[in-house]
Amino acid sequence: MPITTVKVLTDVLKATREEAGRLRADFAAAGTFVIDLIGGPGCGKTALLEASLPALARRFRTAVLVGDVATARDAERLAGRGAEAIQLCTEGACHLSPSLVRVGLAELTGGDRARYPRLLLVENVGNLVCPASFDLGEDAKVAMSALTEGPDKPEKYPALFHKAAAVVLNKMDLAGAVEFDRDFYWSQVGRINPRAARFELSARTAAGLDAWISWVAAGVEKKRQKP
Ligand SMILES: Nc1nc2c(ncn2[C@@H]2O[C@H](COP(=O)(O)OP(=O)(O)O)[C@@H](O)[C@H]2O)c(=O)[nH]1
Ligand SMILES: [Mg+2]
Repeated sequence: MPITTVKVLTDVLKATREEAGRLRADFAAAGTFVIDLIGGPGCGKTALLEASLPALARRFRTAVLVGDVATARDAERLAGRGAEAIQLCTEGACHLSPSLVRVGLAELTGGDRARYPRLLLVENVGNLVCPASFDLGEDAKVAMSALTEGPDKPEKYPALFHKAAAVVLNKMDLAGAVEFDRDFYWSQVGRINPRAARFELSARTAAGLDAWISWVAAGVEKKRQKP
């Protein structure tokens, strides 16, 4: 019966919200700053982490949870950059859930709060829709686009851009080859979420990377100072 279906769905989402709340409390107690990096497949999420990890992991104990439907390729790419990287395979699901993040966290820390990293970077499954709806207990969702996707995505996927604390526009090195209306892109972001921090960068050439790394580092420092 339809009424039964609605009731079950409500209970499932409630359990998910509660798990996200427990994660948030654990991250707060440990002083772990958590980023949920969300963007379409191929926008360069793993490339951004590859480029950022050496500088961040030098400053802070850093770990990465990488979500994909299948394969451990992204975690393999991220290995050897100073941060432990754990692959989370959703086996069909189009987003990471708080319970899967809990599994990754247990693998990283054995449940011991003293072993929590100062910085936890979560690469969500490549998707501009579903990951926006799931709280993972993070401090900041980051919305990522690439020039190759076209400039019209913010207003097509407003929920993600609305929730994002920062918006990253990647593959700026391809600006000469790809017609991309940057003013149009950023004007949409401004309408949806004028307070979001904005970054234009190239994970390939590292142009613009310093500002992004400084923003992440500032988040870690701020979280550490909280009582
Ligand atoms: N030219 C260029 N290519 C990039 C850049 N960032 C990522 N790529 C390439 O885009 C493809 C997808 O990158 P990947 O990091 O796997 O994207 P993900 O699916 O979002 O994790 C790879 O071939 C990368 O080498 C960039 O800034 N410039
Ligand atoms: Mg990836």
